[in-house]
Amino acid sequence: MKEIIFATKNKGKIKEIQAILGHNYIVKSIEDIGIDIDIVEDGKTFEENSIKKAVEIMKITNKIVLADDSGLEIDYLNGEPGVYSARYMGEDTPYEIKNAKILEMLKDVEEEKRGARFVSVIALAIPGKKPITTRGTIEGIIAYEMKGENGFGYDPIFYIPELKKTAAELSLEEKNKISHRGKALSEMKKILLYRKVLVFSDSHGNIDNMVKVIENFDKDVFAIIHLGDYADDVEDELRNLYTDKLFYSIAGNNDFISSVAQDEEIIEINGHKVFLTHGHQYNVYFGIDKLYYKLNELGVNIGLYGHTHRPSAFFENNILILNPGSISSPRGSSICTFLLMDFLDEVTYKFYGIFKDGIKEIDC
Ligand code: ITT
Repeated sequence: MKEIIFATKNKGKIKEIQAILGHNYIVKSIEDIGIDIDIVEDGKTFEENSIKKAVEIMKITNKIVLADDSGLEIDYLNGEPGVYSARYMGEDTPYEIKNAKILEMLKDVEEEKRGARFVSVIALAIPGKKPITTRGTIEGIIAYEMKGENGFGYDPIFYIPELKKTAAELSLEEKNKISHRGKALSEMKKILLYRKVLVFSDSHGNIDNMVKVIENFDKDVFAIIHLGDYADDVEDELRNLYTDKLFYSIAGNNDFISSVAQDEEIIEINGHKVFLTHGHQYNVYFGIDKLYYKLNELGVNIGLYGHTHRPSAFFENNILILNPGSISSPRGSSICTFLLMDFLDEVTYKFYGIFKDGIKEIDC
């Protein structure tokens, strides 16, 4: 099983995180790996603090590191304690005292004004990459009394009206399903696990091949890119078939009446800026110089294009330019082709062809 470092000293958090990532990862706290440093949480937002925690530990370990910054925002206290939740009334003050004080401050406040939410921002730091964050929240109200023995921190005073329970009355499983941290971590899990992207081009109405390929890779793939000629097909049919995938499609030269796709787009996947174009705008039949200059000008390091119906790969000066070929009507061969890209550590890619006896990796 893969090991993942979570930059926290909070044992309550580690318990929750291990339960969520359990089947795929062994979660190690910074204590577990023998690091004893205090990271000063001086950011003004949960995002700033979580990135700081993850990046500092990533720099020491040179490994992938996750971190959470979380807190309780109480409307009546203008969002306090917020990012100061751990230090509120003093870091070492027991939570029975902190919670009792908050109940006292809100003693005569009516229910409508007792709104509050837990917020969690999870940051992922990968050596050499820009950090990524995900955010989750859960809405509730501040209870009139402390209740429950589970959880940690402010859980005994955070009442969830739909469940008629405080967060401290929920089991670990119940809390993880609905909590701020559970939500942010589920999003992060998708990035960690489903980081692969299928790239198609020039389907020209042939949905069957794309369906065959998507079914073949299924859970491994979190996004699908279609580089034009016929963008509408992708939008209409595939989106409805695979609601759990992200779709990006742009228009090709035959998509001039497309109602859905834009001509070109820069998207961001795991910190990488990727330029999507059909390519006819750059006369790619006669070489990719113009496209290469455009990518330089845009400051992106990956360019994906189609149009020629021929798979190709080019890498120079840190710019990667790929063409998946055509998924429906190849030129110069009888094999329909596509690309599978992996956006986690270094960006890697593989070309595949659809053969009579199945889908196989091909050289390009
Ligand atoms: P690390 O920085 O080492 O992760 P910490 O406890 O200092 O641990 P934060 O800076 O993120 O963590 O502060 C979060 C505080 O917000 C936490 O100590 C609790 O007081 C509160 N909090 C966050 N999530 C909570 C939850 O699920 N239940 C109860 N209180 C929570």
